[in-house]
Amino acid sequence: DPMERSKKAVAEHAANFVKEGMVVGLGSGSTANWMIKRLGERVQEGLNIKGIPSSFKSERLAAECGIPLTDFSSVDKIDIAIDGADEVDSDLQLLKGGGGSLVREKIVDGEAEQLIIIVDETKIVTRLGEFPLPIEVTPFGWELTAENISNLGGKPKLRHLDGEIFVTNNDNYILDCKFPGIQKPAELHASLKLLTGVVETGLFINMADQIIIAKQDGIEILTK
Ligand code: DER
Repeated sequence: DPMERSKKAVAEHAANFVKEGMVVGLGSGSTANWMIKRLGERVQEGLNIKGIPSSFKSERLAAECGIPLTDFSSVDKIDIAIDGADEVDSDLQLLKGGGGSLVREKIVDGEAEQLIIIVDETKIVTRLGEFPLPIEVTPFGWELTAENISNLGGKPKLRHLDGEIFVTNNDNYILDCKFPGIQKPAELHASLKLLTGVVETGLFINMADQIIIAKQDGIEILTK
């Protein structure tokens, strides 16, 4: 299907930026999965890298693909991280978390010297917020956190999966919060982070270095 083809194209393009000996932050989501598979092929061809996965799902896929894995107890820097996004605005600000891995993604992506975001063109928006903002919260008192988020203008909905409350890799909950239109993502993120029950938000501010976009007629690269 054309959407998968375009995700695969940008993912493979980004995977080719990875160089011998690098520590690579492995993003999460369907686009990142293509990147992981391509990196696995390159490892089979002899590339020496170590991967730090940003979710259990990415960890499992990377292991299946034969990518050697490491963690923060063994490395103190990440050369490059490659990850997807749900929305990207013209200032390269990101809205992420659709896949529920936003906390580990933000830790891995934030540690990387270079963060490359891989998206199909449907993710490019003029203003963040069409997609409900995922916010990871502690299960304890989540109802109070939801109330506080409402007071900031959001409409929080507790994420469920197959009829059960969705639990993240960090044993937290996710509130998907529709905001009327996020004019100032940095300010909204800062206000949300002050709420005690909020662990992390899906607003990735001033983090992306490059956006690789799959377009009808090829690939476009935006640079900060
Ligand atoms: O959850 C996430 O942040 C993922 O990166 C997600 O936003 C992108 O997933 P996709 O590549 O499957 O659209």
